[in-house]
Amino acid sequence: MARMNDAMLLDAWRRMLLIRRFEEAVADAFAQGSVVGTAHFCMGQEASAVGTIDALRPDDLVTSNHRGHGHFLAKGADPKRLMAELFGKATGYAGGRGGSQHVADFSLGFLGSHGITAGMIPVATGAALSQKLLGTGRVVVAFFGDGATGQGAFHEAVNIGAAWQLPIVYLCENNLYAMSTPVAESFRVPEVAERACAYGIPGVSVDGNDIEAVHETVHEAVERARLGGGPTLVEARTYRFCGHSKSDMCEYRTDEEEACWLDRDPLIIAEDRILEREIATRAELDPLAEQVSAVVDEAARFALGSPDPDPATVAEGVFAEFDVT
Ligand SMILES: Cc1ncc(C[n+]2csc(CCOP(=O)(O)OP(=O)(O)O)c2C)c(N)n1
Ligand SMILES: [Mg+2]
Repeated sequence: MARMNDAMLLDAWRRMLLIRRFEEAVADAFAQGSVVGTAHFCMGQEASAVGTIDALRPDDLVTSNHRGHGHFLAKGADPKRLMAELFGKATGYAGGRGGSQHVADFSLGFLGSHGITAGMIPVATGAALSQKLLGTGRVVVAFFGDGATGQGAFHEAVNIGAAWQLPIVYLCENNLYAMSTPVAESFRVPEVAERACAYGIPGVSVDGNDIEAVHETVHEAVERARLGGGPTLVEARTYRFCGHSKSDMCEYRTDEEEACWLDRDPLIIAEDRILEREIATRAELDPLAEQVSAVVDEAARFALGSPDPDPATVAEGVFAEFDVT
């Protein structure tokens, strides 16, 4: 088992905080009208993003879903360019065309987030096939939610990944709901990891709010994949602190349930361990937190000050021919 050392835990806490502060700034920008449309916040799920990506090599590959800000920032996204994309600006990762759900940076090994539920799981599986055929030694992680496991694409991709023993980790962030539908009402087998036996691969369930537990579990799965042992289905049990998207008031959840999970905030869990183990003192953490806030403020300023996309470029990057006459 590979444990996070002190420096890794401290850095992971800092990057989880960056994700949290980034999304809080996006929420403010929505409130001020600087951002329109919608976004799906991952606040509460930061440990599964950072813990997973810290178990990878920098050249390993990742695919994401509609709740992907944390995955992308954890993989090294520039907060300025991601913020600009959310603001619909020309300096954004997709030139302002993709928005919250459609960003990618191949140079970082981030193959893309996507709005189609389960849509990237087959893409990740194809990328894993490429790595195997090319002998790159790279591993792919596919992030998706519990709801995505009800899609045919999930079943088909995991089955073929298992049959061909591809170097991939299927990482399900089970946050108990797909929009307003509870997992227990969607599946006779609500424990996603248990379904792994149907594909003949290992399935592991882990506390998704515990950064160290996520890291250890995913590290083992990544090493298995890298050594030719095939895929693992990892279920990170977690909770989103916000609604499904901007318009969701969470009326289907109880106050007790929300309070219970707020007590298990992944940032607080990590921070308590850092303080208990004397990795850093409160007086040392505070300036780090201020630095994170400064990075996010700078990203928001950059986004606000960036130009809108030039209307003359509207057809660029569009792969379908269209006739506007
Ligand atoms: C193919 C498809 N069907 C339905 C939707 C609408 N939709 C968007 S997110 C979502 C729920 C996804 O739930 P889950 O996979 O658990 O991820 P979470 O939102 O909980 O992170 C649905 C049904 C969609 N985007 N794509
Ligand atoms: Mg879900």
